[in-house]
Order: sequence, then structure tokens, then C-alpha cells
Amino acid sequence: MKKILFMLVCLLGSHVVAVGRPNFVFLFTDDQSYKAMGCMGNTEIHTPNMDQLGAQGVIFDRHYNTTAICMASRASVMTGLLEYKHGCNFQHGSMTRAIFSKSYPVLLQQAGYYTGFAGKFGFAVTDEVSKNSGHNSYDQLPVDSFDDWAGGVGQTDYQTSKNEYIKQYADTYPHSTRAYGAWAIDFIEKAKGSGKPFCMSLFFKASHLPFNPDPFFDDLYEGKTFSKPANFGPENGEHLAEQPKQGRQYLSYHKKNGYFTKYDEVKRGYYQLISGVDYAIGMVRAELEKQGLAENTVIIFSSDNGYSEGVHGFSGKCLPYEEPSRSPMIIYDPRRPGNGARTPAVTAGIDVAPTLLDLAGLPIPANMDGKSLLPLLENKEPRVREFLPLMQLFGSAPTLSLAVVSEDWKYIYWAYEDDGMEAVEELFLNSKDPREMTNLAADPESRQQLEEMRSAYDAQLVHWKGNALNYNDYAQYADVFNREIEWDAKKDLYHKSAISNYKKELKSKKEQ
Ligand SMILES: [Ca+2]
Repeated sequence: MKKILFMLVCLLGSHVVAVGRPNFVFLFTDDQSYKAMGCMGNTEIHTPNMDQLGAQGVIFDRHYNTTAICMASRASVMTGLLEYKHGCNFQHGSMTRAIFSKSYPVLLQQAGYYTGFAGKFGFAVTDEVSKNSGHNSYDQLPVDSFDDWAGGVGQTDYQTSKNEYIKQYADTYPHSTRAYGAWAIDFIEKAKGSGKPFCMSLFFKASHLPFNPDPFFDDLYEGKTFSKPANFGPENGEHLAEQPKQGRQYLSYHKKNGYFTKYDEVKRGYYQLISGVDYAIGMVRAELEKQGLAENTVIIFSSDNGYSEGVHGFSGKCLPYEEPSRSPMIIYDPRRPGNGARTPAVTAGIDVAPTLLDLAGLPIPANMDGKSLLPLLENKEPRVREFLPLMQLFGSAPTLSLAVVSEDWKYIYWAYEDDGMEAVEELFLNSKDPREMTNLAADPESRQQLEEMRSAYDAQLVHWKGNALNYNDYAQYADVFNREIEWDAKKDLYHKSAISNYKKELKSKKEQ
């Protein structure tokens, strides 16, 4: 039926298409913890616009990134593909243009949408397979794939003047977060003038390190102190496996990240960056109202990964634990408002692309791993999947892992066995133990659930084996993470593929 409707509106001409299809505003932050919004119960952060969006739309309480690191996560969000199918991460390589040609911005543009991108793109798109995963020049970014481009290279910069495509806003908005808001206002006006439906992807640099927030918001957190979560600090990580403690997520906690030595100061900077984004969201929404577009514009708000903020002794992201792998997710579709509904369904960054396509009435490519969230928005289904994989394929070799998560449970397998470690299984009842303080893998009463989660994990590896790209170091991980293959038979594969500064980090740790 949808296809017939789509053909009809196409036949009737572009004006009808513009009226019949929603516009999209996709607001995307960097490294924002799922806890860092008022509407997630946080009373210490100031996010009135995020909270309003949540009060009007649907809040996804269990939203994950299947890879919790900028580059791979962004590639998954754009393509709806798991990392081992899009091939893109630090230490692995770029995305081919052929794969990017099936991303949501390209598919929406082909279907008649006016498309725009601003901010941190975060991964390279190249004609040929490339081990070079840099995205530090514009010829590695798909500038020509958008009608309006204001993306930056690499990590981009908080100083507006240092970003080529938004520097014209530097006088009024010297910090890039509000400058992106100003760019969005101009984009919305141009998009309206195009007579087409539009899709604007606004990818903020905030709240990524360095925590250099906009001084415009200095008053918000001046002198404030912040509570620590109950699972804060290494004393609440003693029950966890040794493998995840061998990477920079753990080491940086003890060295430079500051969550241990200057918690309130770090938190002030982080929250102030997020409040800056919140303000820019207000700028965007006011412009949608002003242009008369608010009633037909779907707003999606999310982040590329979460943030540990010192829990269990970890900082940063990457790991499959709740704080680093979960991120905020709100969808507000004014045609089907959720009015603050919340769902415990397990959702992920890979669901963004299929959801956008579905809302636009377009077919979802069969190759996409993500699911349309439309059944959740319409309250027609309680969930879109039973199990979701979480993969960590960047950094120190021991920290590489695969996990699977369901609404109730999470199973993590740490395969690494050198340096005195043995493979470890972790099983958490997340629905009752969201802070992951009790590993139930050896609990006799959880034996059945352990077996179920092991089966889901093994099934994911079968999918991996059958679908992984044969380049950029992905295929071999189907064996590396296999529970049935002995360490001696796979350790060479592991070390060959894990381009790691692990030994250097370990040496540094011992010297402290
Ligand atoms: Ca990130």
C-alpha cells in the first residue's frame, strides 16, 4: 500500500510530494550520556529544549549504539549497517562510496528530498577500499552528496572561525554549537524555498572532549557540584573482567581524564556543552515554527555513543557496559506525537536510517541491519527486535569484544587470554541491575538465561561470518570471538588484527 501511495504522489508531481512527506531534522550530539538530560531524571543538568522534545515525543529508554565510538557509530547511523558490514572504524578503514550510496542522506536525496549536513561527519568516504581511516581533508568527505554542506574535517573545532563552512557565523557565535544553530536557521529557509521536503542532519561537536563550552552559558553551572552515580569509581569495578581494564578507557581514568581528580570541574564543562546544544535546539525549533514547518517536521535527537563518566573506574566510551554504549534517543513526529511516552524496547543507531526511510514512505534496503521504529511510534508493537549486538573493535586488544543485549539481559564475552588473563563471560540482568554490579554468569538460578544469551551471541557470530566484509580487518573476528575456538588457535588472528598501543599503555600503567 505504501508503495502504491508513493507512486501516486510521484506521478502527481513534486509539489504534492513536498506536501505529503514529512521534513526531517536529525539532531546528533557527540559522546552524550543517556543520563545527561532532564527528561532522563537528571535534576542537575539544564536541558529545557531536550525535555520539551521528550514531553512531546517518544523517549527511547534503552537506546544503544552497536559500536560505541564516533567513527563506526556515525557510519552505522548513516547506513543502517553493523560495523562489520559498513567496514568503517579507526584502525580499520574508510567507507566505500558504493556503501555510502545506500545511506539515508543519499537515498532521501534521490527520492526528491533537499538534504543538508553540518558539523562533525566523522568518517571517510572513498572510491576504493582504503585502510586509511582518516577524514582530515574534504576530498575524503561526501561534500557533493548533499544539497547543502557545512561539515568539517576530522574532529572539527569548537571555535567557529576554525570551521571552513560555518566561519561566516563566527562574529555573532564564536562557539560552534550556536553557530550550527544559526546555520540551521539559514538552511531551513533555503530548504523551504526549494519547494522540496528536506532532511537536515545537524551533527554537533558537543559534548566531545576537550570540554571547552560556550562562555555564553557560564552562569548555568557556576559553583555547582554534582552527585556521583552509585557505581562510580574503580571500587565498583572490581567484579568486572580484567580485559576491559587494559585499555585507555580505564587507564585514562587514572591519568588525565579528570573524573577522579576534579569531578565537579569536568562535569561543569560537559554539562555546559550539552546545555549549549539544548539552546541550539531551541533556535531550530523556533525557526520551524516561524516558517510554518513545525507541524510537518519530524525531529530525531540522539548521540553517537554514551559516556562512562567514571563508573566502574572507566571514562570515555567503546565498552559494552550501559553508560558507554547507551545514548539519548527522542523522536517527535507531530503527526503522531507520543506526548512523553517512553519505551523500554531495545533500539540502536542502526535504526535511524530505516526509520527515516519508512517515515518518508520509501522502501528500506533489505541489506540494512537496523529496524524502522515506526511500529513503536505508532504503539503497534512492543519491540522491534529480541537481541541487539554491541561490538568493540577499536583500541587495546584485550578490550575487543562482542556482546548481545535484550530488554532484560546483557551477555558479554571477553575472548582475550594472553598476559595472564582467561576468557570471561559476563551476564547482567539490566532490567533490575542497570548499573551492572552483579555478574550472574556463574549464578545457578540464571543458567537458563545464560544459555539463551549464549545462543543469541553465537547466532550473531554466524551472521558475522556470513556477512562481514572481506577487507578492513573484519572477517576474522567471527573466529576471534568464537567461544568454541581455543585461544592458541586464534591468538595470531587476534594480534594480527588488533593494531594496538596496548603494550605501550600497559607499560605506562606499570610505571605509575
Ligand atoms: Ca562520539
